[in-house]
Amino acid sequence: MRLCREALAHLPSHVYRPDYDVSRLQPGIVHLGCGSFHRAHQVTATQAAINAMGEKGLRWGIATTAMRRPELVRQLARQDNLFTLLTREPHDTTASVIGSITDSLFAGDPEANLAGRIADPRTRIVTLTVTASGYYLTADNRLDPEADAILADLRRLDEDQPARTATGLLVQGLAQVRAGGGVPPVILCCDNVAHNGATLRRAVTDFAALSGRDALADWIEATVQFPDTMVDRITPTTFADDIADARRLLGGIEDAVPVPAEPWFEWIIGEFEGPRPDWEAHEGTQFVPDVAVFERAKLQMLNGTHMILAYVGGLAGLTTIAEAAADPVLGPIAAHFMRNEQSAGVELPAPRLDRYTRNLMKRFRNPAIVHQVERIGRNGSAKMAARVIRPMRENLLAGRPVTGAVLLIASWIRWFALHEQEALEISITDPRAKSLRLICAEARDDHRAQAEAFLAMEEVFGPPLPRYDHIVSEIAALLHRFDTQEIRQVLADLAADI
Ligand code: CS2
Repeated sequence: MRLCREALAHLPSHVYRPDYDVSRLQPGIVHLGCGSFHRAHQVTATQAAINAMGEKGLRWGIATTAMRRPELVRQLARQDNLFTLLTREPHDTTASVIGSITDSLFAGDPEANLAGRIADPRTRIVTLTVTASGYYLTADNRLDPEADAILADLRRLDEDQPARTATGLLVQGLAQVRAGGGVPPVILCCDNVAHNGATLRRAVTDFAALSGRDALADWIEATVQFPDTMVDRITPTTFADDIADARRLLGGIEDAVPVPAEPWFEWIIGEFEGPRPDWEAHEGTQFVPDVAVFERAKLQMLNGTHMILAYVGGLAGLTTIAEAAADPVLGPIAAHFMRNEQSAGVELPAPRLDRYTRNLMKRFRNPAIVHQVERIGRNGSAKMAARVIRPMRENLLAGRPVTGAVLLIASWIRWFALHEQEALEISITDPRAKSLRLICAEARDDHRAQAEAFLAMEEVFGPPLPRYDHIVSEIAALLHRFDTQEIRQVLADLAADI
């Protein structure tokens, strides 16, 4: 039997599930960017909220949207929008059936009518997980007016066609709210972007202004709430093992799209006005006046360290974050980088930073989470500024070491250089892959030219770093060593130095 509403009655008793009648749910939330993380995070917390709220919770169903690929939402629709969350502890997995989605949509279907859904008075909240690269931002966190996807969407707006980027869709939806004199929904960005709410607000108002709608831009600025959030749950891709485990745990009921995730869950949300689900019913959710410190700690210490593990791990032939974090040489380099470099500007007491570091390294080592370095390594050019360069810049200004950041950047460049020589086993996905590969093709064996050309990309690295020449030389020296020595030797030397 396939997972569907009818199957709910046949689930083994130990499986957590919706306490409510899923057929009575109404969509109160529109989501852009339906993927694994969204399902393991917001969709799961929303089910906990609806379970806790009884009858009043039924207005908080989620109309969720895939932005680029329809397969997942088509499959969810075949399963009455139900799926299984597999919570993976190192030696134990539990299954929960999640049923807080009311509609599974694809942004490429004109009948999805996303602008109309955003403007529907029932929609009180729009959430987003389109990844950092889905906002088309430059290193200073502004909308990139030259990005192809943004240019294409500006043309769509001109022609009254449905937009395809999140920013374009928000502009179209909010334009309809304004035209109808309605109350706009709260826009809740749930991506790992610095000051994600404020950044999204600026991207949306910039987009509105670029499309010639200045009055709309002013209205959005004055009336629409874009709270900042910090989101955290490590959620890898679904593999065949996950499908098999779901079948076993659901007593033979078949789910084609289960989501594996770690037990850890955090969602810190800037307080906002208006109705909302009781998300605090899910442990790990908090509403706070200011998200900044949580967000910085998470982006730099978790996401930034993920990057060093991915890029260096990939060069050392390791395939998952768990392997990289457990590696006797790379693990300590990463932990040192996290605690000593990536905590720059994170205003928390030292014992808390120590604890946070220990806990993160333990989460990274969870062997039940198969998080490929290839995936974490994706879209580095969109992640670099907020996760790595910001603390690196502060460390340089303060005269503190930046050994880890230099290693991270050199390893990232090395991915492109090896790819250019067809010597990388990992595939590279990056919005700027073409120009980055071109740099490597042009610089060939000239490591300094390579390092210089990368660092000069202000849209990735921002304005020149303090001690620019020195940093370029250090990166070039590492690139040279990568070419001439065993990576293990390079790492062992670095580990001995820190
Ligand atoms: C990762 C994140 O892909 C990445 O960039 O660092 O997806 C990370 O796993 C999550 O933010 C954890 O909350």
